[in-house]
Amino acid sequence: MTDKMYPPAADFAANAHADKASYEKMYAESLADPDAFWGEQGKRIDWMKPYTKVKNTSFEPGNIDIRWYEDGTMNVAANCIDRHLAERGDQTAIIWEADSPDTPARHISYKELHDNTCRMANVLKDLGVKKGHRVILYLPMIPEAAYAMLACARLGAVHSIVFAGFSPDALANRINDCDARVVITADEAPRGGRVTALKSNTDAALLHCKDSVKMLVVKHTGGQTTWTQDRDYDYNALAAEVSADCPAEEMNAEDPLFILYTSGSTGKPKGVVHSSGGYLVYAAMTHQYTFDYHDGDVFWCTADVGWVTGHSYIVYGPLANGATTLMFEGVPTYPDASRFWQVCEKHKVNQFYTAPTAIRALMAYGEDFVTKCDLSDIKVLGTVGEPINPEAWNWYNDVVGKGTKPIVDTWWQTETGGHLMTPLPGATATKPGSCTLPFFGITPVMLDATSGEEITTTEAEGVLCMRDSWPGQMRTVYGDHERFEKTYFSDYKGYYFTGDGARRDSDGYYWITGRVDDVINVSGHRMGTAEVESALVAHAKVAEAAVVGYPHDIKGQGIYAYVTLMNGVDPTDELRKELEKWVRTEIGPIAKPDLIQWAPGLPKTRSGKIMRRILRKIAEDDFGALGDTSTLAEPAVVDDLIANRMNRS
Ligand code: 6R9
Repeated sequence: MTDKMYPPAADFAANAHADKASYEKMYAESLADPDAFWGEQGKRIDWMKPYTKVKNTSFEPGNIDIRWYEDGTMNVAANCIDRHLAERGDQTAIIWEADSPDTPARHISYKELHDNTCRMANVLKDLGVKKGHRVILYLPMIPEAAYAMLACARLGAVHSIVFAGFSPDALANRINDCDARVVITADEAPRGGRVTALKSNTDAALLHCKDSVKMLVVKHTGGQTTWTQDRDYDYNALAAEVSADCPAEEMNAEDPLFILYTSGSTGKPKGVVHSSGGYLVYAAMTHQYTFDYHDGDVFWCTADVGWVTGHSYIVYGPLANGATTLMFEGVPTYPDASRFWQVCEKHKVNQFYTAPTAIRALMAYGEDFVTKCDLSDIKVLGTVGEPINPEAWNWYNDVVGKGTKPIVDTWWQTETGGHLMTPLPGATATKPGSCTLPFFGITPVMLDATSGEEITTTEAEGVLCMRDSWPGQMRTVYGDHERFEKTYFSDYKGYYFTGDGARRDSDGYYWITGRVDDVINVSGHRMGTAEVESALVAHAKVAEAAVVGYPHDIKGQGIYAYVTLMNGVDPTDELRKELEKWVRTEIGPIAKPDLIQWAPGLPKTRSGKIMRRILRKIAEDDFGALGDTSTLAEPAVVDDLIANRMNRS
């Protein structure tokens, strides 16, 4: 880690929404009087009935209760569309760039966004969708994904997006968990020149769901699909018949806007529930300040709408601010490693926001792919999803930014709704690898992992918690408030526990050291080890499995699986391939183990608990210091695992 500092350029700071002095002043105000601060910030969106209360939150054990603007009413879609129509009806709201560079880009104005969203809403209404109902979106990165999100918001229905890379089983679990009435999908999803058959995946998923679930299918590639009468509906045909007007429901600030399933350390993925009012205020404010967004800027976040980053920084934050947001269907390396930069040049992108894993992958192809493009319109570069190693940061800074563009390393989570710790480009001197300082209203604390005591010295290392709430915080786990409390508020009472470890340096800057729970971060995507394990043991030939992360050059972390086979089953390379394929179908390609080691036995305590600490060390090829192994039931299994480890350097 290097501690070289990169201060904001004076001319940038002079025109930015925040410079160092105003950041410090506003930050102090936000902590001194949250009601006054957020009361003022709440005005950045339009309310149907203004709120009189601002903050009403409790992290108290047994009473976890988070409310913001609780007596105000509003509508998210009206804020992202209707209120812009008078001033910027003809301005482009969404630029859509297809997977293939040969497909012409589309420019959707705010007026067109209004009409298309209303049509989608009217089609959903005709299918019986009402306020409070859940709708699943399983879509490619096409404008219809944004229409569908906003259409649900307009009706007060709660959307839950399932990433198009997830398998039919994963889709079915989510449909069932939230009891969705409708699944919106498309015929096919092209990505990197290949297509995923979304409609047929959805057909497979619905075999495991209630008969009453309906499917609304967007025609995208025109690929062939099979049709089930009275269950499947043709979006394009229906949209042509309905009105392009649909009133926006009056929603309470605390009504849920969406559910997004995310991996945890135990059990099945949790449905993270976000609110309408507080979430939108927070997404809009962070989008404006973190990226120093100004009117007229073209903003590009390369995430998929299937992840929270796509929710907050492709759709809700930018559109609430009346921005032009770019939506890209493809991948960074198709047709070649220049694609990101060609798209930046073509659409004159002003803020570019991507993941360290993409930067690392592109670094490997060399500088020419970047330098041949004109990136002079870029003003701010951002990263999200995982710690960025200084090498990648330096490449991003030197090669992409030519040393002149501020980099914002934004730390946040599905649960937080928006950025919690990030530099502000005109205010914060950056250090490669550090997410620097808290956003307004955010109160990070470092706790001692064992005692749970707050470490009050500036320099500290421990678990990262938040002392107080912010408007974008998740409100509950769908259908399981107890799990919400147990996951986030029970290990360290009185705090929100992030699941991350961190270090605070002598300047008070934060450095995320990674998850302290059994969650691994593969290419910026969260994967619960328990999920991969249960997929593996669901295979008839597998007796037991333990999954850990290990350092991976491109992905950040790779998935390392220790597998114990049923008695008499031969550990062959074919079986290894079969298991990889099995996990892909059970969960999705992102969960495929990178390494599978046959383990005759797993290291367990006498009470039968798998000692993951040891498995992690072996997977990291760092077994010199295994620590205390005296509680192992059978110490000899460790020697076997070391001798046969897969990740030798
Ligand atoms: C937005 C998002 C959250 C986890 C989080 C942390 C890791 C995200 C990071 C980062 C270091 C950053 N993470 N951003 N670690 N620096 N800038 O990624 O949400 O998918 O829920 O993942 O990702 O470990 O706890 P999500």
